[in-house]
Amino acid sequence: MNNRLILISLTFLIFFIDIISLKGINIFTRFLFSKLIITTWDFSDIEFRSIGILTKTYIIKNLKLISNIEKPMKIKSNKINVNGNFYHYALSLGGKGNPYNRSISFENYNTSTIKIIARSTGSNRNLLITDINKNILGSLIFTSTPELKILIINYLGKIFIYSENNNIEIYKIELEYYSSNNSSSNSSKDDDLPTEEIIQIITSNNESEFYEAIEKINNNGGKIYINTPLISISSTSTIYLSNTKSSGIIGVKQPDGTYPRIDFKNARNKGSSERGFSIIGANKYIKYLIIENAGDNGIYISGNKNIIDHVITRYNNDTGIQISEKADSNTLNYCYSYRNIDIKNYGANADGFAPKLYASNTVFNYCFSWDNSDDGWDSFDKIGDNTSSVTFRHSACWNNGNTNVFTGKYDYDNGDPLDKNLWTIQQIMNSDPNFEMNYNNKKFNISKAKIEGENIESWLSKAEIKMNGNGFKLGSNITEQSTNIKRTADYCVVFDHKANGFDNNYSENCSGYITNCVSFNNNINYQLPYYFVKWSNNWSFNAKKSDQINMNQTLNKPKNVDSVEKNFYSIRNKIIKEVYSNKFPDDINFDKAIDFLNLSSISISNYILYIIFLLIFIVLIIFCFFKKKIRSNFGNIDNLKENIEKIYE
Ligand SMILES: [Ca+2]
Ligand SMILES: [Ca+2]
Ligand SMILES: [Ca+2]
Repeated sequence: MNNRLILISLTFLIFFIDIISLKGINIFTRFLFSKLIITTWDFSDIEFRSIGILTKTYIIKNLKLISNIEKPMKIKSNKINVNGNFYHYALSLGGKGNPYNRSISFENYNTSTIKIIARSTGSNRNLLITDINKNILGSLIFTSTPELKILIINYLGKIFIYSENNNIEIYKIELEYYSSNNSSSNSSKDDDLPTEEIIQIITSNNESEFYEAIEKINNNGGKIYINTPLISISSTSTIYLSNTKSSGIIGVKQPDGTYPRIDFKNARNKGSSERGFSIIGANKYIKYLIIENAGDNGIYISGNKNIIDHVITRYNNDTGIQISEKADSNTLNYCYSYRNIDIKNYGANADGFAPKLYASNTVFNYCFSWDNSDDGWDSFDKIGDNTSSVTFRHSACWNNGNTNVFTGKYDYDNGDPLDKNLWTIQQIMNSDPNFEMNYNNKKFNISKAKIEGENIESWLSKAEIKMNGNGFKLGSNITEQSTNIKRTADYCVVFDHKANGFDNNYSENCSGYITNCVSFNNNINYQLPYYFVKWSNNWSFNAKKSDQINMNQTLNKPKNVDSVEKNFYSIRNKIIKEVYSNKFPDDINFDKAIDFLNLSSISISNYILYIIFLLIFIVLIIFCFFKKKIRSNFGNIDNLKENIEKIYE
């Protein structure tokens, strides 16, 4: 009897934890599990102290000690005591440094805490922490008494530490940062490679220098930094990144906070219909760059294990970033793709992102797609293709496939300035010299305009049909109808599409892993008759037509639809504002807004339910213990009775 009660209690407990963990608690724990990473470089360690004088550059435990024979640094024996701890060796910088000499360097991951034990060998001296361009990220003053000093640095990329003027001795450096528990920590994977050499730093708008640098990394690997606001490309040939050596291109943040643009407009105006970049190799990366006006895709990937990180693709003449032709295991982090249109096809093909026509294991983290002529994302397959696993995390898309974007009507209605970066607008302005003036005088008139030499009415009527306008288009009827084909979306948002938010496009019976997603203001929010392995906390509201999902899936609807919508739009506006000013809106995303929805969905009736379960559980436990006690007491009484009976016998 007792065992059975305990069993019942445990069942209640498990059930109770289960319903709580479904909602609410898991949202809190998500914040708790980011891991603190600590890296320590102590110059008393044998690896360092065995070097002695540094007449060349060394990389030890991912710390780069940058030195040469003319201006060497040295590891010097000197015993000091800081806060009760003894240190026996120091890196003696030897004098004034810079990112190329008498400095140390390591990869910094967003927000980190740097602790340095050091001292000046003379008067008070400044230790600088900078990026590759000597932009100062922080500085610490050291006196002749050795001290521990702490600094918080907010920078993603290589940082350099060196003395502003004379010698400083560094005894120990500690780097602390939180790696997030989700896959966004992938974003700096390749930076872990310590052997990566800087092949070239481009500091001016010099196309041929850029092409030469690309050739070098294609031959030997290594990285190119672009530290200039703009490189204009007029060559009509695609820039290929080939071979399997680790190599890549990294844009450097400019003093005004913007990132470099690679602009293919001159090539396109010469009639080029070539892609901007084509990654046919493996282990490549493109980071912190804006890629615009290419005659076809901004970036095309057919290789494996490449990383596109912090990249904006816009105004290209086809999909911003396309991944095809048996591409495998490519990852995109913090990519923003907008206003791409394939003008000759009436916008039929240009999506924000397209892992389509055979692309396996593509992962998108914090990627955003809007105002593209066709779809936000597209995983379309033709005969023979098989786009297997596609994963979207923390990504969002809105307003794709809207013809009004490309005539200027959309911006006009929103009270925004004319977007003269759009090729369609440039053509409208050429065909009607008064168009811009009218626009600025609050008169929208395109009746005289032409696109691709065609009367605008005629062009638009075709475009209206050709532009599909789906958010996440997850396949086609050719996509293999198998549970091996996976579509994962977690913390994704999709809104304002004339077609569907999540659209399986007839790719029935793939495996769906759809969690924490929000779809609103689309024609159909969820057109997803999939086999669902995972389905929870998904939201749907304000669609024109009802959702089409499997019978046993449920969708939530917020009570205060208007304020929820307003919140999502204000986040959208913040992302757009940053990206339009050539910056990366790193911390702006929909995560908190989704968490808020999920938390709010724990209704009062659910709370009451939890409390009832908890009370039943407690009562059962108490009952179990007391029952045992009562029983043993009754046992004693029985004995007593027996004894008394014995006496009277
Ligand atoms: Ca194309
Ligand atoms: Ca299409
Ligand atoms: Ca498409």
